[in-house]
Amino acid sequence: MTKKTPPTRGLHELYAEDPTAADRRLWGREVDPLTRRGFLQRSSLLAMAAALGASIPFADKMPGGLIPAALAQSDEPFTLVGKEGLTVLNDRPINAETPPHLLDDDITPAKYMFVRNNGIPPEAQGIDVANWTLSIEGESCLTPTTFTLAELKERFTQHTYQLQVECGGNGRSEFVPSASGNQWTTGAVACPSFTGARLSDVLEACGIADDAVYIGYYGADTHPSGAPGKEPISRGVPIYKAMEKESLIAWAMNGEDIPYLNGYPLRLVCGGWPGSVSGKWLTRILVRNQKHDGAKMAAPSYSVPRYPVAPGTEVPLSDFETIHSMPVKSLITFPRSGITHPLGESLEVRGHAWAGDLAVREVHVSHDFGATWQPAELRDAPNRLAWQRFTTRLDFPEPGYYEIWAMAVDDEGRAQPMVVPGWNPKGYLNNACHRIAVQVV
Ligand SMILES: Nc1nc2c(c(=O)[nH]1)N[C@H]1C(S)=C(S)[C@@H](COP(=O)(O)O)O[C@H]1N2
Ligand SMILES: [Mo]
Repeated sequence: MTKKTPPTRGLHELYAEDPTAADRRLWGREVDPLTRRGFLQRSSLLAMAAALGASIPFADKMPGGLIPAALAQSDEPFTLVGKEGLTVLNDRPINAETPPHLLDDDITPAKYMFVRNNGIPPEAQGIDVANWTLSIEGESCLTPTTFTLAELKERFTQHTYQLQVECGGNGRSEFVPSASGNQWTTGAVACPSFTGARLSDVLEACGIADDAVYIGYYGADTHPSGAPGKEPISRGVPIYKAMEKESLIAWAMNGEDIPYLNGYPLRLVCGGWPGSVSGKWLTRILVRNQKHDGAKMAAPSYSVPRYPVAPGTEVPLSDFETIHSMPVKSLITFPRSGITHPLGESLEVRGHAWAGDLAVREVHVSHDFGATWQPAELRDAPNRLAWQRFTTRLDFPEPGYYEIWAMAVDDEGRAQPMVVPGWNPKGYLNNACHRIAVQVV
């Protein structure tokens, strides 16, 4: 039996009274009550509360799948804890990206670093820094050891590097047919400065067996399903990447505690590779005598076909390979897309360029859809695996609509494609040129 509902009635009241009618009004169809109840799982509520920095008194009345307005619109009074101006793509788990113009700083401020969660972060209040430990273990670790955070800080030399972290799926939203997963546009990248111990120093202190080939991390976050003992993600890197001097076990970002949503109080950072290898809320590292086999190590996660495939192709899992270094890419961070600019004045254009494990050799900028390009000034990176600043000035011949495109070239001569590159089933590695709109009047 359906009740007649006055149109002025708020959804909250309607839900309390007749959830089915409320669902019909909101979604235009019946919603399986199980789906709605599914939203009320403890894990979701914890994630939501953490995201909003407040509890949700009417959580039991929220429709399943609803993204709270506080998160969907960044000008609302609530934001992600410690974040500002990010666009929320998903609330379960929390995933949020940074608009390009907020990435203009040389060193990404903490509040502008994107958030990519595969699971539910450990409860903020439950993080006991004084008793936080990191265990180094695994079949190729000679002397398995557990360190407290204080011991790590005391025993090992501190190093600071600015490191670019980009999600393997950054740019996924442009693939056709679309790939499932967070629909990142351009904002799942950041380059803050990290301080910590070298992963190599810590591993060496625990003894690395001759047969070591890989490391794998574990963090304190939990699986979205709530299943106990099931990791949301446990990835790693080949031992050669782990032993690079820039690979850090970091306890600070930009000279302060790592933000809660970015892995407080301890995280791994292996710059230049898919962000997924940089484990957050780090508790354990295994030294492996085989490729690590933790959650999301197997294809198709963070993997692409070994050969080019036509869009939409179903690729056998045995034909995938794990992504290592990320491809060359750039982002225009000034001006903001959509500005109006006076004719006769030259326009400063700037941004960053990066190339995974490599350096960027050149950046070119176009204001005529790629017909001509002018070289930008390109700064050296402050250290290996940091992004590089590019700047240039553009003059416009007449009033009208322009697009500014930027194209970086790595030091092995590979350039960014102007269109979306090789489609792949999971939508990784889109390094197409970034473009912004400018209206000249
Ligand atoms: N423990 C843990 N570590 C993690 C993840 C996670 O969900 N849990 N996400 C990974 C992925 S896919 C990315 S892209 C980066 C993102 O780091 P950020 O959220 O600090 O920006 O963290 C990686 N480390
Ligand atoms: Mo990622």
